[in-house]
Amino acid sequence: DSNELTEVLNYVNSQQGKMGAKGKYFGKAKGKNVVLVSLESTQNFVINRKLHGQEITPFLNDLVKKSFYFNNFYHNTGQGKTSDSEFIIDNSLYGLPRGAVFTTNESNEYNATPEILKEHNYTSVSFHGNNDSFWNRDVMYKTLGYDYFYSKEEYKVTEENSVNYGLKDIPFFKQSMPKVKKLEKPYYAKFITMTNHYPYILNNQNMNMIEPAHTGDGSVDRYFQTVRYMDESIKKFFNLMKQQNEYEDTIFVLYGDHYGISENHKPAMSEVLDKEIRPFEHIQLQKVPLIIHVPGMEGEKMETVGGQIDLKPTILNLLGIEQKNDVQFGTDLFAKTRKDLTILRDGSVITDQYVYAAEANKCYDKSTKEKINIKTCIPLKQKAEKELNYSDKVVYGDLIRYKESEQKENK
Ligand code: GP9
Ligand code: MN
Repeated sequence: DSNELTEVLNYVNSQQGKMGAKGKYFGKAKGKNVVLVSLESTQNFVINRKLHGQEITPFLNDLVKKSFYFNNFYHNTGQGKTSDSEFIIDNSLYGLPRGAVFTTNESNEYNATPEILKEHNYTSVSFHGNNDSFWNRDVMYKTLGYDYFYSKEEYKVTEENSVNYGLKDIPFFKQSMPKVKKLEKPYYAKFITMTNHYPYILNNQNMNMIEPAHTGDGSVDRYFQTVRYMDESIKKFFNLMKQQNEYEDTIFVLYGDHYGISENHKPAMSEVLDKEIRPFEHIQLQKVPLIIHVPGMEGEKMETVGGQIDLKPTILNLLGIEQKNDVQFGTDLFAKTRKDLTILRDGSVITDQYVYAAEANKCYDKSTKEKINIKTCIPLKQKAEKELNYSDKVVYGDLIRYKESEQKENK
């Protein structure tokens, strides 16, 4: 009921420096278009890494130099995979402990970024080369306030230009451009890439821009090739945006949606990274890239520890949109007062000093990478349980509807 909502709001507000914390770039991108690019299964370890002496992500490596590049940024997703990342990013709420909130709670009341932006005359749209009903997107997007959804049906998809779930990334971006041109400005546009998806196949030798790895684990070996292909597609996308004069008035937020290489591939991964994969390294592998590119602003490497949960307040603050009393568990990543901390869906916690690996129930000191007494991590473990539980209460209890009614009464 509404008392439960009050309790959650009290918690969120009590988080020191959290609610309403403003970073130094508040309003820097006021009125600009926002382009989100979901990098399918892209983990942070591929950035600035070489394989056989060759860059895996040459375009992104170049882009990070001209962007805010967060290299301690984590996905917070669970079983809902891509759809969880979308939910978390638009709502600053966590996904669920099991299942996908996109399919189980699609008729809840939310206060998602597209809904908020509507009040500021933004058009919100999602582009994706798979069927519109996958992950229940066609339904959930309406709930979240998206005005348009361009899915497989709106693209020219042939056997030649598709693989796995649908359209390959290069034709995807290319065919999206005429649709972008037609959008009313400003827009909040999400592009969900797909080619770098398990089992990491390209179906065309000509598309192999890098040799596979040679671990003998096919998924891991091919992963580098599909990542390399995705990188190329983003390079082409940026070129098109520039050519079509969409670039200057737009900020770009590129993020990895979730891990690509699961725990079942530890031996191959330990070969690639040249180290043993203990729970500590497993948690580090949950890092995904976050690249915020604002044309005209200089690049900066950000050591801030954060996660997808922080993107909603970060984006809204860049746009100069203040959120008061919103139920959000994240904080503007640029806010000085925010704590360096993120919580993974399994209850793991990462701070600037410690890693709590929930599944293994182990505590690590980040500076030494060594296991330390679990007692040090107990407060982190408890915080994670509390916060995830509050978020779940909001979703299971559809608590935001009480906020809506409260707002209406106040009007
Ligand atoms: C499917 C694409 C991949 O449309 O988003 O979904 P995933 O399996 O990564 O959740
Ligand atoms: Mn995905």
